[in-house]
Amino acid sequence: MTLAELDAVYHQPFFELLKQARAAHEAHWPAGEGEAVQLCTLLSIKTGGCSEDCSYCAQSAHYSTGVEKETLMAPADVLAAAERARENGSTRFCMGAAWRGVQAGTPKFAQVLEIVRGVGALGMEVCVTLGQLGDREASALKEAGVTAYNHNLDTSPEFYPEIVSTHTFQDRLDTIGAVQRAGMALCCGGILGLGESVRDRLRLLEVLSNFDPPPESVPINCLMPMPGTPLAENPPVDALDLARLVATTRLALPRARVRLSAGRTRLSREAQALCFFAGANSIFYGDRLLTAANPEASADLALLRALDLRPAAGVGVGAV
Ligand code: SAM
Ligand code: DTB
Ligand code: SF4
Repeated sequence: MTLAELDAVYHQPFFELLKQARAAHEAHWPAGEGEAVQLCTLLSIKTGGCSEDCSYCAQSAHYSTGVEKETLMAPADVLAAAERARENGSTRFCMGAAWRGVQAGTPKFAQVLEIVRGVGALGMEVCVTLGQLGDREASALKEAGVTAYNHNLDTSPEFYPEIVSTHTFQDRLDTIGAVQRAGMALCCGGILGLGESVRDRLRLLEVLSNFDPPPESVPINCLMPMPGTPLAENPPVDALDLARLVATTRLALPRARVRLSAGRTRLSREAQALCFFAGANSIFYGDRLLTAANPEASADLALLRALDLRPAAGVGVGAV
């Protein structure tokens, strides 16, 4: 969709927008799929000390956030966490590393490949987010069993330089190109609450909806204001603005998993219900994101039950 089209969709009367998004959701997620919410569990396999200066991020070495720098986790510890996530009903395991990027041929990349093979053997969808990569790294990850690579564009190309100075929007697009050439599914979304305009949010959707193929999943994060980062005092995202953006995302990317991502601890149950109605059909599940808090698993299961939604079944996993 073009920016003009997205603008027209987004600025319709709220209930008209929600009605259209709901219709798109029902048309593209038929036969019971429409009530299924994919549960993904996150694990930070390498925390803190990142060379990049993303101004929202607690893991950047540029800010004093209290997040300690750690080394890459041992494969056995990651597998234990993935097994726990599977037992709790997650069908997708997403591992994040606070790196600028990875390089084939290094010991740490070999260790990541070993971790990926192990998690894949558990029958879960494997998602990784390791920063920048090229064609060699992308092919090796695909071959090791990665289902999806997460690399967010976060905001519009115009606003991106206000948020990050150590890499460019074009660097992000280059990595996304390598991911798609290797045949991995692309998980790519953004953050609301950085100080961006509605136009920036819609420009992000314009870029995402013009990828070929379109992203398999689109995480929509609301800024978790992390103490010590430049954005620590930013005001919270308005829940109705969030619902409007989720609805617009559903219309722009009808078959994407739209993931209600960071920031749910600051959303009411009712606000989350509105977002599910507007087309969100995935959440991060488990009481921790990478370094920030997430709702308790039991509260999320209770919320899904209250809304007559259910956890989605995954590859080789017998969820309901
Ligand atoms: N280093 C890798 C990268 O930047 O691609 C992967 C990890 S990074 C933490 C993944 C994504 O998490 C970011 O692109 C951003 O969208 C999101 N994120 C990070 N910190 C956040 C925060 N404080 N609030 C909301 N989302 C955040
Ligand atoms: C995404 O879009 N959100 C997740 C995942 N992809 C890697 C990360 C959210 C991080 C929130 C802040 C933190 O935990 O430090
Ligand atoms: Fe590093 Fe990723 Fe955080 Fe940016 S978002 S500082 S690249 S971990």
